[in-house]
Formats: sequence, C-alpha cells, structure tokens
Amino acid sequence: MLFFFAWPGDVLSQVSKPRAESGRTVYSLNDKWQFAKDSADHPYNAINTLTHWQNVTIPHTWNATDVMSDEHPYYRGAAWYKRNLVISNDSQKQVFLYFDGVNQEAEIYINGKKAGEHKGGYTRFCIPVSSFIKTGTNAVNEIAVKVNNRFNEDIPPLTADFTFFGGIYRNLYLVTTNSVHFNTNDFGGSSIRITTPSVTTARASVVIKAQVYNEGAARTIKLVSTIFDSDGKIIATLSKNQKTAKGKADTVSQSGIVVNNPKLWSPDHPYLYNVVTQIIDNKNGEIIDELSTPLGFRWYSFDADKGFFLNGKPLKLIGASRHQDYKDLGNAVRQELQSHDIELLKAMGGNFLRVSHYPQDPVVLQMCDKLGIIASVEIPVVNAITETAGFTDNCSNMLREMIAQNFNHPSLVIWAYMNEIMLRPKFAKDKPRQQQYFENIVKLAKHLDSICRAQDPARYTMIANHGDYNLYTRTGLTAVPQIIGWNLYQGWYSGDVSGFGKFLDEHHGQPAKPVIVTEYGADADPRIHALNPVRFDKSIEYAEHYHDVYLKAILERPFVAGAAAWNLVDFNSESREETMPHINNKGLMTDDRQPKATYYLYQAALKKEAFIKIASESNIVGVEDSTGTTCTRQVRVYTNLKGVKLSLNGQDLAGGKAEDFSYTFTVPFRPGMNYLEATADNQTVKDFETVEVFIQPNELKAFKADAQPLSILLGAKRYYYDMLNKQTWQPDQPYRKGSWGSMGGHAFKMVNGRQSYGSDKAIAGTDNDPVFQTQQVGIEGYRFDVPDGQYELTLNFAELSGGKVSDPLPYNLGTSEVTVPGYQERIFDVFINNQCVLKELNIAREVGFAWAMSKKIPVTVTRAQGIQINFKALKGEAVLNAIQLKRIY
Ligand code: GCB
Repeated sequence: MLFFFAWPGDVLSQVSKPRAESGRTVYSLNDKWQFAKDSADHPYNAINTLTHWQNVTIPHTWNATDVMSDEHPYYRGAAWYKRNLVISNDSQKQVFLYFDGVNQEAEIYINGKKAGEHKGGYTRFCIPVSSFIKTGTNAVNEIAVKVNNRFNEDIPPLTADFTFFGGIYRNLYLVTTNSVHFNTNDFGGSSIRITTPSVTTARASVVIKAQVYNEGAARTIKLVSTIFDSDGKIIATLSKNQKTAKGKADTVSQSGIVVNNPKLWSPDHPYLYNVVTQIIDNKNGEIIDELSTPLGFRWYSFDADKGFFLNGKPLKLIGASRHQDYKDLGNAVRQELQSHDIELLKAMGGNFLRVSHYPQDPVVLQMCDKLGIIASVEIPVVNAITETAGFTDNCSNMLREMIAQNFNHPSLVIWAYMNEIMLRPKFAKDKPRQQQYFENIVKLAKHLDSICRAQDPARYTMIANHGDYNLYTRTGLTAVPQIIGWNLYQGWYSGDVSGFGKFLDEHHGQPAKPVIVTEYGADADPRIHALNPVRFDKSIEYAEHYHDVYLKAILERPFVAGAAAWNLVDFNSESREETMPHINNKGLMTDDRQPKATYYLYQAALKKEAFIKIASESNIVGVEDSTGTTCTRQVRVYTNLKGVKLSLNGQDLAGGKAEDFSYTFTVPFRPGMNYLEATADNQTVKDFETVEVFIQPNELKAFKADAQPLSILLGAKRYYYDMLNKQTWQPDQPYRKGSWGSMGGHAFKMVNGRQSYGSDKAIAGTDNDPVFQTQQVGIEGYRFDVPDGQYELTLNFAELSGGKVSDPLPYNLGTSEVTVPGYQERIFDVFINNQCVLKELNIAREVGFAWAMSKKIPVTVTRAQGIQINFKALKGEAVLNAIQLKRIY
C-alpha cells in the first residue's frame, strides 16, 4: 500500500513507506497544515471566505505568544486547520485519524462532510474516516479540522491556574487496518488491557483482554499473545480461537499465563516486558493486526498509617507535579522535550510524578515506565463544576478515555478526577443553594469514582483538595476516593510554614485513608534574591526555606505516603500578574528548564549517589562590608554528604557538617570574578561556580565614572536581576550621610492582602515588572552624596493604586480578600538640587494605571553639593518606585 500527499499545484510525490505493523500502518500527519483563526465561528462551508491562512506544523498552538502579552489578550475562539491528502489505498483497508490532543473542541470534516467530533483537550480520540475518503492516485482528499478553545460550561476545566492553549497541539496519525482489527472504538485506547492479578517474587499471573472488531464477513480468527523479556526472549505464548461477526467487537480474554521468577518493576530497576498481541488468520496464518503493550510486574498498596509499599517494601513517594508547557511554545511541545522533563525528574532523585491537572502526551507515562517513576494521572475537573448532564457526560467520557489510553502503564498506580473542587464554591450568598451544589459535587465524585473502580479495580482513586479540611470533610467529599490528596500552602497563601506539619498531624487518620501531599510550593522568580527572605517576595531564598521545612516534615511522617512539589517547572497561567506576568513561578525549574536552588535541595535529599552543588547567584551586586574591599554573602551548598568544604579563590572557608542536606557558608566575595569550589567527605565529589561581583562603595565619594549605575528599588527588600540589560537592582536604604537613600514615606502595601509585597499587578510598558511593582509612598526626598561630575538620573514611577481590580484570583488559596487601595488623585513636583524638573507630575493621567513611566534627567554636580531630590506633594502623596544613577563623567 502506498500513500501520496499533494497540495493542489504540487507535483505528486511518493513518500517513503510508512512504518508497518503487519496489517496496520501508522502514518504521521503532522506536516504542512494550513491554519486560520475564525473569530466569527463560521460553519465548514464558509471556510473559503477566511483569509490569512498560514502554513503550520503540528504540534501547534495559536496562543504561543499572545498569552505573554499585556496588550493583546490570548485568543479563545474558533480556528481551522486544513490540508490535502492523496491516499493511494487498497480500498479494503479501514482508515482512521488519531489525534493525540486537540484543545479543546474539535470537528473533523473530510471532503466537506463531518466525519466526527471530540470534546476535551487532553485525551486522544480516533475518527473513522473510511466512508468519507476517496482512494486512488488522482483523488485529492481535504481534511479540515475546526478547533475551538472558547469557554464551554459543559467541558472541564472551567477555570484553572493554567492557560488553555488552543490548537492541534499533539501529534496526529493516519492509521489503516484490515477489516478485522483491534477495536478502534475504545475511548482512544488500543482495546488491549493487561492485568497482573497476582505477583510475587516467585510467580506472576497475567490476564490479557483484547477487543477484536470485524468490519467484514463473519470468520474465525486466532488471538496470539507473546510475552518477551527485555532481551527479546519469549517468556510465554498464549493462543485462542475466536469467532467474529460483522459489525461487532468481541472481547477475547487470555488468562492462565504464569511467569516464574518475574523480574520486578521498581524505581531502581524499572524492568519491562513486552507483550505482542496478534490477530491471526486461522487459515493461512497471516498476521491480520498486531499491537505491542508494555508489561511490568509489581505489587503495591497504600496504608493510612504506614504510607506506600512497593513489592512488599515501604517506599516514600517524592517528586513533583508537572504541567505540559515550555517557554515560548505554550502547549505545542515536541515529544523530545516532554521526555526530557521526566529525565530531569529522575535526575532530581524523584520517584513520583503527579501528571496534573490533565492527561499529558503519551510519551510522559512511557518515560515513567522506562525510568521507574510512579505516577498518578487525573482529568481536569478543577475548581468548580457545572451541574448539567452535559458536564457530567464530558467528565465521564474523559475519565473513560484516560483509563482506556493509560491502562497498561506499569508506572501508573492512581486515577484521580478532581482538584480543589471547592476552592471558590459557587452560590456563596445562598447557603441552601450552595448546599445543593456541594451535594452535586459529591454526587459527581461518586459517579467518577465508581467508573474508575469498575474499569480498574486494581488501582487506587484520589481527589486533591485544597487545605480547607472542614469543608471537604463536612460535605462528604473525603469519604469518596481511596486516597486523600491535600494541596497545602501554609507559609505561602496563608500562615506560616510550621502550619504544614501541624495540618498533617491534626488530620491524620480523619478519615483513616492514605494521604498524599499532592501540592506544595512557593513562587520563586529566578531573577529575585533576598538576604532576609519573606513570604511573597518571590525570592529564590524564600522558596528554599519553604521547601526545606516541607521536605523535612514529609520525610519525618511515615503516614504521608507521598508528596509532589508544585511544580516541576514554571508554567503559563494567563490570569497571573506577578513579578513575571502570566507565569506561575512555583517550578523547581524555570520554564526553559534551568534548575533553581530548590531543585538541588531535592537532588541532595533524594539522590543515592554522592551529590554536591553550590547554589550561588552568578551575578552579585552588593554594598561593601566593613573590610571596605569585600561584599559578604551567604552561599548554600547542597549535599547528601556530611563534611562540606568551600574554597573561595583558592582559600578554604570555615567548613562544617551539612544538616538537612545543606550547609551555608559566609563568603567574603572580592570585586570581579570569584571562583568557588565545594568538596565533601574525602573529596569524592566536587562542584565549581564562578560568581561575578560588583561592589558598591558605602561612601559615594568613591563613585567613579566607570562604576556600574546605582540601581535602587524603593519599598522593597529584595534584589532584582534584569537579565536583558545585565543589571542588578538593589533594595533602598534610609539616607545615610556620605552614602545614599530615601527620606520619608513607607512601602506600598495591598490592603488586607495576602499579597503584602508591593503590588501583584502586571506593569505595562516594561518587562522589568519588579522594578515598578514596589514603591515608597509619601516619599519626601532622596539623596546621593556623590562627587562633582556629570550624571544621568532615572526616576521610575508606576501608579500602583486604583485601576482595574482583578477578579478574585482563582488560585488564591488564602482566606483573606485582596483589595487594591482606591486611587486618590496624586500630583507632585520633583526638584533636583532645588530646581523643579518634573512639574505637577500626575502618573495616572500621563500613562494610566500600572504602567511604567521612566524619566531620565541629566544632572551636573558642582561645588560638592551632591544630588538632593525633593518631592513636593500637591495632591495625595508623592511616590517613587525605583531610581537609577549613572555617572557619565
Ligand atoms: C493550587 C492549584 C494549582 C495552582 C497552585 C498555585 O492549589 O491546584 O493549579 O497552580 O495552587 O500555584 O497556586
């Protein structure tokens, strides 16, 4: 059988022979689609009126860039993909289109006729197209796919802290089979389900169920399953005859297979067998259809007090949850990058992946099988439900798809189906109605739970709740699944980190079910550092402290079966407006997979081989310490060894014993390049780091023309590194004679807010949001005691009060409401050395709310007067967000 592909006008060309598994061909169809947005949501017969078609390759999303823009909101609506295809096909073949993921509604048209549709963005679906296609070398078929990522109240997720990227964003395939084939109408699954009802070190039993579908005349076939070990040696073969009738799927069950002394599957030894299942022609022995399925032998259980057991031994599950996007690509991420994430989780020492909040590319669980990562997977019923039959049906269908498609992964032990479903309960003002809503949630949960248990009695079920214990128990939701997942953020959205252990202990055993900490995390913007970290400063150091405490508490409690840090990687979340707008920074790695210090903590804690890593910033700007020649900083070295040594520029610093996987050194950096070398325990492992340091003199009389600009954030205690301009902004200080600093005023604060650190609004007109998100309110003056010379002063402003008040954030797990202080007109004059340089400045009037405004002012200093800036409030209070002083000559 041959395929030809053609675009009208192109010369027909033969492509290489597709990968063939006897009787079945699987042909990738990712290339050269045409794509156009369709905001008017046309029907198929009007697509030729669309202009602006562009060539795209799958995986594709139309939101890769608009989600990062403050000015252009991301497109949620309809779009079309189309391409032509010539199928020089044996007309006896059955033809199917398989889509691995289209977000989120898809309608498939072949030659102008609707061949099928699918709802839900995270599962595979199969569209039979045999009756719609024309075959023959001259017959051009048009495939058109309408995709929509609009809000649809019947399709979960309704809201969530991640971006709903529209598009055909996973691979798609054209599959052909003979008229007798494994059932393709199996919720996107292969129709083969393999179970291992009993496994011990001595013996394992295997049951294989497959559905055989016959589209032709009745006949008897033979189903043959062969188990191979990882060297390709045959371990067992089973054969069974089956009568098949036209238009019917018959389930063939093969049991009685016993494997003696099975090699067990585990994180340390993820041994995989392979099962090849064939439909064979009884008469001539030809293979009619054939599929391969991975097989791993393991047994496991969860216990409410003792945690998780694998193959009879306790195993603490520790790892991370993962979203599927990547920097600048949105969700259109090729499989190479997806598999790499699982390698990174393994390299972290992790043995657990919560595939959240939706099923992901098939390669993710394949990698978990191969690398030995135990996994849970869930459907995206997040934050809220809709009480309609349509919503329930879509949830049930997604769940069946998830189960059918992932049933055979040895790595998978948990099916989950709800996340923080009571986060912002609807009908807050109508309690009886709200009670009914809660009952409907519990009813849906029971329905979904019963589907899981009926489909797969061997695995566990789970719901992930946010930390409102009373709400989830009072409504009866915790009674439904077998495992309770808690997403806990004490010390982030509320309270203090010590609340984490307290929560776990207080609620342990109530109800008496196994517990997994399904989420915990703190935002860490890799550009932000703090010497004295506090909640919400978004510094790496606060996140290190947070994870220290959480990890210790998890390891100390045997009843905590597992924990998944939120999140393996930073990810897109359209509605977030923080230091990095539209990004959730709770990742242990950045969105382009650069490890943060928190990743090293897990490596030190979890890796079995010797590990050491210096977690230092590579660029430091700081004020000189009392020696006058150095700038002292704390540097943490993560290790799983005990005695740790660090040398700075060849000189040993006082070393010590690592506790809880790290040791913190006090390091007196010199200006310029510094070289750090860390060793531990007999120097079995080493790590090196270079750190470039710029030291600001305490006394500005030494502020030379070749010095770095003095870049100061007001109302902040954090450091911010502007990666593009390679400049570090440092926190302000109250003015000190001979030095610099502000006079008067106080730091900007949200009212009653969970967000006590500046503003969390995205600042338009800049990529350096942290430069503008904090400010000194009521400032009276600023002074630099610089020597005579020519300078350029930049005053940075943004109006942080007033303006658009965002809706309550769907992901705000704290209890307090956030309010932005109301705007009161603010007008002020700015004087430099008694000369008015900004008259009647009104930031809101000039640029609007939350918009960056920078005023550069040349200043010549003579007669040793320094630079004295004065703010004269005419209406409201004067503000200043950041200030930068550059010496020109
Ligand atoms: C949660 C949600 C998750 C959010 C996370 C956060 O509890 O389940 O979707 O991304 O909190 O970062 O706020």
